[in-house]
Amino acid sequence: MTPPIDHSHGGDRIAAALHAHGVRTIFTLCGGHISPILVAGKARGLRIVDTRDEATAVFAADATARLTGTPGVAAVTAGPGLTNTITALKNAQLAQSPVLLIGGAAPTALQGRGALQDIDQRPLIAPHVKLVRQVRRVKDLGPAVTEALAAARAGVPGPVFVECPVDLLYEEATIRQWYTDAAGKGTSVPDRLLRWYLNRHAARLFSGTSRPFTSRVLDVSVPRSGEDAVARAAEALNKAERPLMVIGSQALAQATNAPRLAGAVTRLGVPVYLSGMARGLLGRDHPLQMRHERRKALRESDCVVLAGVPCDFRLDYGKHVKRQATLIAANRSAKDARLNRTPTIAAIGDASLFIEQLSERPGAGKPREAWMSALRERDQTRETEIDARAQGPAATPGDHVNPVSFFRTLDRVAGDHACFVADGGDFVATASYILRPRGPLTWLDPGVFGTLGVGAGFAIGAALARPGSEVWLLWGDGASGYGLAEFDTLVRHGIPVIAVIGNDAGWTQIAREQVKMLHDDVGTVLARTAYHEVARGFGAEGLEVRRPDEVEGILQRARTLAASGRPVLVNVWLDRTDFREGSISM
Ligand SMILES: Cc1ncc(C[n+]2csc(CCOP(=O)(O)OP(=O)(O)O)c2C)c(N)n1
Ligand SMILES: [Mg+2]
Repeated sequence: MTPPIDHSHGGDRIAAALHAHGVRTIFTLCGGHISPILVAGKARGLRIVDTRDEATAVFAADATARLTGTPGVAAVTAGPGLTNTITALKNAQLAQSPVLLIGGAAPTALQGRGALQDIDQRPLIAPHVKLVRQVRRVKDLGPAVTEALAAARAGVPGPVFVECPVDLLYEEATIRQWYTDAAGKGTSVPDRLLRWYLNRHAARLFSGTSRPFTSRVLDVSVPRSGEDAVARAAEALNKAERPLMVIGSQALAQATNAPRLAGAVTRLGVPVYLSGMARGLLGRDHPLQMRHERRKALRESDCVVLAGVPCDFRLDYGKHVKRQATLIAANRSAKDARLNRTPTIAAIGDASLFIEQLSERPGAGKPREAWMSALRERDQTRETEIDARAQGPAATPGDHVNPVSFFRTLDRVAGDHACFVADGGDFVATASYILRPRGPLTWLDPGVFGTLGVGAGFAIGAALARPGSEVWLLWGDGASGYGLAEFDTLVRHGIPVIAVIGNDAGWTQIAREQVKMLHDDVGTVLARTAYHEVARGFGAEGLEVRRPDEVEGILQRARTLAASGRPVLVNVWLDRTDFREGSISM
């Protein structure tokens, strides 16, 4: 059921602007306020992915943006549709992800008069986005989308919001008729005044729409740090004996630049830790990449480059880097570059361009054998310790699955085109320690907001952004509760995600410390729920693993099923382990 393109209404102006920007998917949950956007989007060949929660739609848009570099788009209805997105929007803001949220709104003439789902939306959304555009005339719809998409990508990327009242979205004759009917046929002076007012209002809404909307794409330049900062950083790196680089999510803001960034890191020859969206940048095994004992390495380094990484709690507010070390911070945000610690050299601009520039300077690639081999040796020692954990007896022996050995197996079994999505507590923290992402942008986690519940939306977004890849959704049993109903979306849209639930019957990351410190597990206990049966109820494949010897076979079966186009949920009964002992979530 695809109606022809109807150029006459505002919904199509939005669809046209999106299409011109390379947007190919709108994530949504329907509502009367936004129907014309969805219908027009479909008519223009955009894929409309309808989810079961508006938060999922925004999480999916966020994942699309992160993996493609093109803003992800979600359209939600007025009022509760919009308020449901706030956590996901905040998550995108803190992850600096360019998401366009299009929100419906009550008709312009009825706002503030008790219309259905009419609330003052702007103050709710404004703190979480870079730009709010409240559109009041049809002719402004396309330009508002254009402007918002540019703002989302510019400087420090982030979410933006365009509010579209419903009377701007339908064709003019329908709306004029609607206003005529609303005005009634009364002959009293107030009745006639109301008619005059609404007539004038409608004329204003549609003024300037006789010319068709032609969409254009605004140029957004990538911010480049000054030559001086590059020169000073290159000189400091050349002098350093124990240089170290940490590359974080923001360095992948230009997703399509990832291969060039990987090449530049290799040319630079500086040992590197990858965090957030940068994980996987250098593939599974790269001689420069270190995985373990980052804190020790940072303490020992005499020159640290933080590329797209602020000194927040993850670097102990900057205390991980020695005071005497030269600290080079490359960041699109001047505030993030100086957060908690004034760097010796602040390179304000895109971190990936900065690394490329550094790698082209004379002296790049200087060998530092002793430093490299010390780091490598430590990395290897830790890997050996983890292997011992995977085989017990360090893990509490039990009948079920040891998470460490589970992820060792998954790392072996997952294909070369695997993409991992992490949503949960201890289960996914263990995963991040052990799994080796296969390539650039094959690891997705919520980011600094630490939001549980991103998983289903991220997995949907990832699967659509990367057709043909094998998307593994790594889900804590607690976290899975936010998104299980999206198995319905996966089935209806034929999106073959493999969700693996680490079923430890609890919110373990919280329980661990709560019990130790407060001697009570209240609020942290779940059941060994049959999540795989829930997935079957939605029409997906559900598999269960209770014993260690079943893991490999079932994971292989899950891959085969997903390869045939079926979404799969694997419910894995975990044993308790002390692997995450001592890590606190505050
Ligand atoms: C939206 C949200 N609510 C609550 C938390 C606090 N929190 C952090 S980890 C965690 C436990 C996660 O449990 P589960 O997903 O089962 O993973 P596990 O630690 O058991 O492996 C909770 C509740 C959070 N980060 N986000
Ligand atoms: Mg759990």
